[in-house]
Parts: sequence; C-alpha cells; structure tokens
Amino acid sequence: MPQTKQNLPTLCLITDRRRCVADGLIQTVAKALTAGVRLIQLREKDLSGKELFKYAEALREVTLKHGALLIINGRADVAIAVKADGVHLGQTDYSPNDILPFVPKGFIVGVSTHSKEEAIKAEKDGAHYITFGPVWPTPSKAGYGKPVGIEKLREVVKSVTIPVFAIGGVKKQNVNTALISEAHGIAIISAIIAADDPALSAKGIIEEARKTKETQ
Ligand code: TZP
Repeated sequence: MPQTKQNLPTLCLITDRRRCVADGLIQTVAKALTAGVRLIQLREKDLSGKELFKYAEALREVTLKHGALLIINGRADVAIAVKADGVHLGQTDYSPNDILPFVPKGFIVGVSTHSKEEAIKAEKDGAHYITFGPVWPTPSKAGYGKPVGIEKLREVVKSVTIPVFAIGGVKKQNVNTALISEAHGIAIISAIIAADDPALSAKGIIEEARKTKETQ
C-alpha cells in the first residue's frame, strides 16, 4: 500500500548528520530504509537553503527507491522543489494554514508540539500530524525543559484526532510504552542515527512496534 498522509508509517526517522557514526547521512538513511523505515524527516536546521537542497535531492532519490515518504523540516520551498511528500513545521515557523493553499495535492504538513494547547492549535491550523515531546529525556535536544512524560502524551492523543508521534528519548525499550499510550507512532533521532549499526537498531525498533500494534 502506498504511504500517504492517511496511512502514515509508525516510525519516523529524523536526521542529524552530525551524529552519524560509521557513514555519512545519506548512507546512514539508506541503511535504515533497507531495514524497513518508510518515513524520513530531513532535519538539518543549521544548513543554508543551498546545502539543504542537496541533501533533500539525494534523500528524495533514495527514499523513492524504497517507496518511503520524505518530509523536509522547516522549508516548504525546498520540499516542493525536490518533490518531497511534505514539510514539518516548528512552533516558530509559519502555520499549516499559511501554506496549505499553495502546496501540491496530498502534500503532508506536520507540526512539532510540546503541550496540549500547541497540539490542539496545530490540528485547528490544519496540521495532518504532530510530534509531541520530549516524552523522555533526550540526548538530542536540550533547551526544551523537562520531559513531558507518558501521562501528557496520553492526554494529547485524546485531545486531537490527527496522528501523534511520540518524540524525545524513544528507543527500543520504550517503543511499547509509547504505542500503548495510543500514539500513532514514534519519531526517533539518536536510537537509529547515532547507533553503531543503524540498520540493526531500526530493525529492532520496527519489530517492537509491530509486536505492540499486533496486540493492541
Ligand atoms: N523534538 C523534541 S525532542 C527532539 C525533537 C526534535 C529530539 C528527539 O531526538 P532523540 O534523539 O530521538 O531523543
């Protein structure tokens, strides 16, 4: 079945090229795709538009080979230019409603949220999915205050109708906890990107998610 916004994969792999261990970013993502990841978010906030475009082009090629979705963080222009599947917006970016009239049909717009209020607003503003977190302490992103925890995740999932991806400190050991809280999915940087063996790690996480969803 093709991946669409009505049918978002459970696992979203978010990039951080500076934390790749054995290979460069494209090769690391390619390994994760081979292991079964079907949703990639290119998130390299420090890059110029020109540099980001190069990564986006390369990732578009490799994601298409695997039938995977590609979302670009923060830059709808880059996403549209490389024919990516969507854009992911932060709280300081423009809102989904600002760009939805101008994007191609089927284009996916996601929003990062850190509170119930932000989650409800993102849905009202037209987001197709949200990430919510950090649920657990994260090695990736300092400065977001205390982790929100699993209870808040449950509350947010109940407050919106769009898919919620639990983010922040998600790893194989807590995939089950995130998904039994009825989150649609999980969004991960470190546990895959910074793993010694990204393919092995992605496989383990996908298997854990599959087992949890099967028993739900
Ligand atoms: N937003 C909230 S936590 C986070 C982002 C982008 C980082 C998630 O990274 P990790 O390494 O999977 O905890």
